[in-house]
Parts: sequence; C-alpha cells; structure tokens
Amino acid sequence: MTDISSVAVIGLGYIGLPTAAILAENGIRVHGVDVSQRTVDAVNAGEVPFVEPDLHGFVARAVSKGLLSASTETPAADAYIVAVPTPFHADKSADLSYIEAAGRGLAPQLRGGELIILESTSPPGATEHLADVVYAERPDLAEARSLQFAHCPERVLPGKVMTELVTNDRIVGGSTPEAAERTRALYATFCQGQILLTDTRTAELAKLVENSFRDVNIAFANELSMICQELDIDVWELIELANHHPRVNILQPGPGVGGHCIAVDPWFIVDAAPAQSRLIRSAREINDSKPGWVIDQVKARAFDVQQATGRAPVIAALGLAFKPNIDDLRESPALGITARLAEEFPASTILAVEPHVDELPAVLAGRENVRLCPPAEAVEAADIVVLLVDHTAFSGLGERARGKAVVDTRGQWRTEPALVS
Ligand code: SAJ
Repeated sequence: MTDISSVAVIGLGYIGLPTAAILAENGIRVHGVDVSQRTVDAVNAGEVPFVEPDLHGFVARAVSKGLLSASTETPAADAYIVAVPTPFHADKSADLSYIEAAGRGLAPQLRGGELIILESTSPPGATEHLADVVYAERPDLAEARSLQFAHCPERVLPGKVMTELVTNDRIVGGSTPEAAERTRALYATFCQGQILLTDTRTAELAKLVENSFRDVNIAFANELSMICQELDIDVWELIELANHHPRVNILQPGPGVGGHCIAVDPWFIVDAAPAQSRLIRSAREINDSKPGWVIDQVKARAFDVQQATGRAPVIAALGLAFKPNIDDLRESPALGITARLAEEFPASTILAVEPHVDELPAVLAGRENVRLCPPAEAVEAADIVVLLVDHTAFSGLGERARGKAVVDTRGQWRTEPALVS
C-alpha cells in the first residue's frame, strides 16, 4: 500500500504523460507540469499532443474524473516524478539542465518528507546531483536530509507504452532503502511486473546498459552487413543460418540506429568511463557510420546508371521514419540519408516516400530536387530504389523494383529481387 495520494509529474512527454495518466487511472491525484502551454492546454482538455496508441483514452478518463490536471508551475504534492529530456552536449556529455530546472521548480513547494523520483534516462550520479540541486535551494531541509530521492528509469517501447508500463519489470534505485520501498509501493499501484530495488547509481547504469546492449548487438549486425558486401555473401541468409545455433541471436542490419534513446544513451557510459568503454564507443561509431556506407552504395549504382543512360538517375528513398510502421522521424537515419542524397545528387530527382506523413519534413521541404511521392509511383519512376525502412506498406513492392538498381538496407525484399542488384 502506498502512503502517497498526490503526485506531480514534471515533463508531459512520451514518458511523463503516460505515467501521469496510469497513476490517475489507479486512483492517485496527479498534476502534470510542462514548460509548453500548448501541452498543458491539450492535457487539461483531455487531449494527447503526440501519437501513442491507447494513451488518449487514459488521459481523457483521468481528466474527466478530476484526477489529472496540468499547469506550467509545479504545485505541492506527496511525491514528484521528473520525466524531462536528457540530451547530450556537443562533446557527448549529458546535458542535465532540464533535470536541474525541474529540481529548482519543485524545491519551493517542499515541506520535508517528500519522495522525489527521477525517471529521465541519466548518467551515473544524476539522482545525487538532483538531490544537491534541491538541497541547495532549500538549506532548511538539507541538514536533516528529510527528503527521499529515487531513480526509476523508464523502459517502455514507443508504440507499446500503455501495455509495457503495466507488464515490464522495473528497477528502482533509492537514496535510502526507505526511498526505494516507497517508490516500489507507488509504482506497484499500476505495475504488474517485478519491481527490483537497488541503489541510485546502479539503477542509472542499468538503464544505460540495456540500451547499449541493443546498440552493440545492432552494430554487430551492421558490421556483418558491410563484411558480407565485401565478400559477396547475402547477410540476411547468413544471419538466419547462424541464428539456428541455440545460443546465437544476431539482430538485423539496417541503415543506422535512430530514435532518441539507443543512439544517445551509450554516450553517457562512454563519457562516465571513457578508457573502459571501448566496445560501447566502437558500436556507436559503427552504427553512426552506416548511413555513409548506404550513400556509398547508392553512389556506385548512380555511376552505372549515368554511364548507361547519360543522365542523372531518379532515386526513390523508401521510408523516412526511424523504424517500421510509426510516424516518428526523430534522429532517423532514413531521413538523414534522404537529405544527403538530395545534397549529393543535385541533378537527380529524389522521390521521398513515407506513407505515415502528409508533408515533407522541414529538412527536405526546402529542397528543389525532393518531392513526397506515393510508394508504388516512386518505385515505378525510379532508376535506383533505396529501401530504408521496412514499413509493411513496402513489402509487396519488391516485384515492381525488379530490373532496377536496388539498395535494400533492411532485407525486406530479399526473397524478391536480390539484396543489392
Ligand atoms: N534496429 C536495427 N536492427 C534491429 C533492431 C533495431 O537496426 O535489429 C534499429 C531500429 O530501426 C531503430 C533503432 O534500432 O532505428 C532503435 O529501435 P528499437 O526498436 O530497438 O528501440 P527504441 O529506440 O524504439 O526503444 C528503446 C527500447 N530499448 C531496448 O529495447 C533495450 C525501449 O525499451 C526503451 O524504453 C527505449 O529505447 C528508451 O526510451 O530508452
């Protein structure tokens, strides 16, 4: 049983808003806080300002029951959950300024005894840093150390957030065992998975390690795809065969790693222990180099088309999102590759294909040689087809690409035309 009846959730983004809504669904009074007035207005109207399946129903219900409200100022509450972004600086070190601002925003409301939980993905030591920021604002509470701090990193997959919030196991790192226990009791109001307790630094590193594990394994697959190209071996067949071994499970190569998590979090480990993080750093570098390798593949095919026809090739770029069947373009290698194709082939028409958006994103919109095009029409018109995202909508198009130069970075058409013909 939790002794907490009111929670302020600071940051109403992809993690904060679902967490606020699910706490409210389970009877806790929740007040959401965000710097964006637009987000605050949307939430107070029971709306969700981004796409996440099922979230809208939770938010609308919670607001109509009077259990969820929002504002730009932090109110008093029994517990605070900080779910703000942690981007990195140019030197790849973590930018903790949003966490610091959240700490300064909640400090004036404290009376002593509150629980302050950091959910944002953070480098080791960030929860202790948040405590230092809060106590610096409230020296009257510092001597008795009467506040409790905990780190409870989010682990949900975008697109499945409302399910995974309930079913995933959680890690809770407490500044004291009591802080960890109170956090466990609060999360147990909605989490049906195990809630495992540790200290704050271990919890922080555990989250970073989960995403680095995936990054390193994707880098292995990406490196294999480049090795196979050199050796003229089909990487997809190779991986399928190797994965028949009972202890081998190789992931899938692609055009690079996108999204705002896996391509970012490993750098926090590298920054914290640079000399010891050689494999993690290499993996990041391999995954970051993959878009350049894809561009080189297109260049080789463009040279052949130019030689054969005497004109610049029409290039279809299939997919702009960072992974299949979503509309999220953040840190998307597919989007970056399409922009670079437009730059590197100024005489070519680039047909950008993304069934999940209605207009070209800003990075492509101003370019004269790029236009948004429906999938089948793009494949039909192109000399070179570059498959960047394995959206289900593209699965039947391989046959139409037969006879054209194809760079299939996802292996989606592998059983149709060859990987790279
Ligand atoms: N990718 C590949 N090959 C693969 C798998 C993925 O190239 O075999 C690429 C995807 O195309 C995409 C990128 O990796 O560009 C990341 O996609 P993802 O589906 O692996 O992960 P995210 O970024 O959507 O969510 C991850 C999840 N972490 C792990 O699976 C360890 C999620 O559970 C975390 O909560 C989330 O990061 C986060 O917020 O940290």
